[in-house]
Formats: sequence, structure tokens, C-alpha cells
Amino acid sequence: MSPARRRSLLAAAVVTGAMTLAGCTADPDVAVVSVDDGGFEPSTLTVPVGTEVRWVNDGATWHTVTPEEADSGWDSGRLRPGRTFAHRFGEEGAFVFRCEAHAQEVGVVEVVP
Ligand SMILES: [Cu+2]
Repeated sequence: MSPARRRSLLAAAVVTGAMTLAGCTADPDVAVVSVDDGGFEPSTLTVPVGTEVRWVNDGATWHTVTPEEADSGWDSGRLRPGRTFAHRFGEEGAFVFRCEAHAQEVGVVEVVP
């Protein structure tokens, strides 16, 4: 393969990668919740069944995404600054979550048909 051909293939790969990244944030099956040191934003969100909710720690300290229902199996554990936690909601209901480190940080995901 000539160096020029290799460069053009590399450029195509970079463009494809960038498009894939952009597609991620525009994915209708994904909803993003920011966790900063003031709480969850948004703290209430309504999503259709099958949506993946991603919590992103935009704060300077660790937080958790802990479901009120203890045995639901999607506790994030300690989410360090910059880290993301995701859970896909497969059934309808209202799912309350809170941060174990900060009692005032509470949110709810309402999953609708
Ligand atoms: Cu917190």
C-alpha cells in the first residue's frame, strides 16, 4: 500500500470514528443525567421502556447512583469524578435513586410505555 493510500484510509477511519462518537450523544435510546456536587440534573426524567440512562459525574467528588429498591441490582458504587454509570430500564415504573454520600441528592426515572 502506498503511503498516500494509507493516509487516506487513516483519514477515513478518523472521520468514521468522529461520526460514531457524535451518534452516541444523539442516540434516542440514551438519556444522560449529570451528577455534580449539587445533585442530579435533571433530577426527574421520563423515558420510554428500553432507554439506557447514563449518569455522568461532572462534580469534583465521588457520588453514587443507588436505587431506593435495594435488590434491583443497578447500584453504581462510588462514581469518581469524570466517570459514567449506565443502566437500561427494561420495564415500566418509577425508579427512585439517591446518592449514598449526600442525602439531599435524589432523583427519579419514570419509565413509560
Ligand atoms: Cu453525591
